[in-house]
Amino acid sequence: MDSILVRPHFHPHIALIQLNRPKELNALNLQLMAQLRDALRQLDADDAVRAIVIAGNERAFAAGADIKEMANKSAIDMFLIDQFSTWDQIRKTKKPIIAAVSGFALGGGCELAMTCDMIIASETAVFGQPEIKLGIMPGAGGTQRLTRAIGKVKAMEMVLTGKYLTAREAEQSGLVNKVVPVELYLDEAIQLASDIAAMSPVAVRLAKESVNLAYDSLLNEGLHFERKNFYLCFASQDQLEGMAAFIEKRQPQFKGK
Ligand code: CO8
Repeated sequence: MDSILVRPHFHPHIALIQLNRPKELNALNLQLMAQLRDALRQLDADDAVRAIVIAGNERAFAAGADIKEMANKSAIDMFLIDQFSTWDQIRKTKKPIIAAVSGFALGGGCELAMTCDMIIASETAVFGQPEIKLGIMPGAGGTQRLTRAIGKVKAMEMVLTGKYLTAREAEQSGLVNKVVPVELYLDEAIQLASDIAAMSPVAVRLAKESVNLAYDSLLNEGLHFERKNFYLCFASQDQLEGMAAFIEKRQPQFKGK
């Protein structure tokens, strides 16, 4: 069975990837992550797709890495499996990715949501890094991304105790963009993706790259990079179209060139 379901044209310009191991609460085994990497690579190359939504189901976005798959691995096994090269490739996706989170987003599931560019949560969502309870620690960016998202003291508490954040707490802490009733979380994520898809794909790509650099580097380097990409926007037809449309008081027609 496929560990993910991919609908490249779920909505105009929007692709939907659904994690599909419901019995295991979408535990992220190696097969699922490899399929996710391959799907994102394909969607990134599909000109009809401008934004991507990754969802689980109502009960779980993902309850973490697959504990059963990892339980008997040695440090050298884990090193040789090198699963994080898959995560690195996912991180290189150029199109914006929105996580639509309902239910559990734990361990690698929380890390996968944070690897996405934005998070829409249902009121039932819970976020946590409970690895400490398994005698391990987060490995797919949790210590870094959670700290940056919610600040040191709260991240420290979550990572060292395994305590969860409710959806509302996650929203107040700046981890998620918006919390909506459970029946609306996917629609809300699609709406956010559609808002982005209405913009110039060139400018969106350059802007995503620039925001990510702020995350990855010192401010001076980030500002320098942002400025270069800002200038590069002015090499696109979409910039001309976008500004002309504003001046002419009409909707822009962006072509991605
Ligand atoms: N791995 C494997 N199987 C899982 C996982 C998991 N992470 N989570 C749930 N399952 C399975 C259960 O074993 C159970 O299977 P079965 O029916 O065969 O017994 C089924 O899913 C349903 O789960 P529960 O019966 O436990 O459901 P509950 O509603 O009682 O509890 C919980 C839900 C609280 C989410 C509970 O399942 C739980 O605590 N799960 C584990 C959460 C966790 O510790 N996550 C962190 C894992 S470690 C990790 O993510 C490391 C990340 C760094 C590397 C990233 C690489 C991908």
